[in-house]
Amino acid sequence: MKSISSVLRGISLAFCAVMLIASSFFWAASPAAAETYNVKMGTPKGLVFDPAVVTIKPGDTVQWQVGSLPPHNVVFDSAKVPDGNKDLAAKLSHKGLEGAGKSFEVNFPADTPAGEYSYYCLPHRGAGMVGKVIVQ
Ligand SMILES: [Cu+2]
Repeated sequence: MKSISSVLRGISLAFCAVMLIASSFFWAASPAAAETYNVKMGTPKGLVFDPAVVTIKPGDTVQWQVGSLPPHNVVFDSAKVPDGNKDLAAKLSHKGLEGAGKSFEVNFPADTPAGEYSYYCLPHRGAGMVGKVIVQ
């Protein structure tokens, strides 16, 4: 005859097995999770994007956050995106100037072509405030 504790142990083992199977199914069913990358606009180092280069995958999002010396914006250079795609460059750009404490996010859709996307901050382009997003 089984004792209560061995029955309970059996139940908890079964429960663990079910959870393990359920969680592995969840991980197998969900595609690679999209990520968000953070870039500071203006730092104590000056008029720079930090990090100046981010490497992402299609579907990921880049969040630009105003740091020092605002205002800033992000303009993708149509001459420096894959195939000189002006429409895509315009779509990814955030031309509105943002002040202290502001941030904005730009999603790179799942069908974004791989390659290098160079951008600049319009008011500070001459000061060398440029950055790059590499889509893998
Ligand atoms: Cu700027």
